[in-house]
Amino acid sequence: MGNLIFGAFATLAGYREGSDANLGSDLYYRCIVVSLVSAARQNPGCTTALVTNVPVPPPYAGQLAEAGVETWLCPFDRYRVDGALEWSLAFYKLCALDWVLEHRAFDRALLLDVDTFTQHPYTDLWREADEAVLLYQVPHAASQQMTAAISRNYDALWPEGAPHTLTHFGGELLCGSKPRLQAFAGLCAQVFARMQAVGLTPHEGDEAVTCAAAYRSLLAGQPVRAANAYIFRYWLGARFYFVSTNYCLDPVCILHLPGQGKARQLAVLYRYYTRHQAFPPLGRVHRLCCLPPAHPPLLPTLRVRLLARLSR
Ligand SMILES: [Mn+2]
Repeated sequence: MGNLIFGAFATLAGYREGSDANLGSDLYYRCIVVSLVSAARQNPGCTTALVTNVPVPPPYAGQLAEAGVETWLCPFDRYRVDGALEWSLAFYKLCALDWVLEHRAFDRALLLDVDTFTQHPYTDLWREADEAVLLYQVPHAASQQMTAAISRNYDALWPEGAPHTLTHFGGELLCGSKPRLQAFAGLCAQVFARMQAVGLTPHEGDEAVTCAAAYRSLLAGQPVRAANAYIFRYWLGARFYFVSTNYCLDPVCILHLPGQGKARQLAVLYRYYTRHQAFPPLGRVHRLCCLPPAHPPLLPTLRVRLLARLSR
């Protein structure tokens, strides 16, 4: 059997991904190639696959196949919400998770966002996958807008005990052993069924389902852990530049580059890969991502040392 790494990608007329009704499939397919080929290269013993509802067009299909990434067709027939809802396409991840659990044999699996770059093997992640379901814990305080909305959604589903305060887990990574993922997928189905029963249409995408499932999993004594030692969400925008030196110190194995990263960093990495059949050295990847140097700035540091001496 062994370990499975998979990404999920759906296209469906009228459905959307975030604020963009249609970002253009080429942009997504370039990200898919970078994400899954970099994951496959760093984890040669694992099965790596794209789960999708449409055949992959050229040249991307050939690029995935050459790198040993499989393509599995799975219809978007579960977790369908109103297409006009933000993140209506993101719910396909949960549909793909059900599909691999029902149709593929594996010991452990990792569902990964396709706007990522893998820089190191997942060895330690698989080790933890036997102990708990792993999700990326978004560093949002309880009152952060989206986090608060996720808690309010849960209140609408399970009014007894409201108000609840849930932990915000992101949708970029879901990892666990097969039995743990089966239990977790069962909780997701339960949450989604209740959403439909009460007519709740969440604006927070699949995270509304996974956060509620994670909360119920913990209530049931089934552990959920933060995957933050393995993945980090680097926001590289001019107005929201949220980064860390954990790309090289206690390094994460997966760089998540959402937002403009898809059209910028991941597009550049794709072009480099198609020209060289390899990704650039990590130093170049980090510079491309505009990550800060992993040492404190010299002059401010000297100034603080001087101030400390004068304060004695
Ligand atoms: Mn993402």
